[in-house]
Amino acid sequence: MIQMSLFNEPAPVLPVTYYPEFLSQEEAGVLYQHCLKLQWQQNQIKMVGKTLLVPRLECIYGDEGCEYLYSKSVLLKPLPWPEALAQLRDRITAVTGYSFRIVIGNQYRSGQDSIGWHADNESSMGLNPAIASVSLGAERKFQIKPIKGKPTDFWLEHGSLLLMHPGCQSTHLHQVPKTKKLVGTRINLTFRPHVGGRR
Ligand SMILES: O=C(O)CCC(=O)C(=O)O
Repeated sequence: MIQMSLFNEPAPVLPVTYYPEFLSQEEAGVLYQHCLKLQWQQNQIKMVGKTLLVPRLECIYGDEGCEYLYSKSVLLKPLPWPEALAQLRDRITAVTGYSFRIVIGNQYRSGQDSIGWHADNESSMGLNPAIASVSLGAERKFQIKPIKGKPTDFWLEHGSLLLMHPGCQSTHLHQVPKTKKLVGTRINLTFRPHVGGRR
């Protein structure tokens, strides 16, 4: 049976899989507290001739030398894997079958922190990367859309995993928009492959 949405349009088939209870509430709570103590920093990005603060905090951990440059402007240099993140990485690999060499953290301190429409298509991840995204803390709206299509909304819950399948970054864009609602801190961890660095 084809799933129908409002106005009898077929629901879009998206290149993602959502696992709402990937972590138990207790595991997610412990991990959230741990992640608050990671090495967060607010980076600067150059856009249309201006230097702006990235509207969220970021951190990166991973294999030695797996540096990550995005928007041709922000260079993230990984610190060694903390045990808790290495264990989470291996658990995601066991469930999805995909391997990861870096994790990039985003911390959204309030509804004013955000990430705009983009695709994660940096060449350092190789062709058609699978990206696994774990959410902790406050729920925020995550939107995904075909490059020229309408967005679908997900509410990414505490302890959930959203897997963006290979190919997703070539056909779709995603974002976490700002909100005027009062929302608490949210931490997002995106586990990614990398073709460089030391093996
Ligand atoms: O916070 C999220 O759920 C999305 C993060 C994201 O889009 C990214 O790191 O590229």
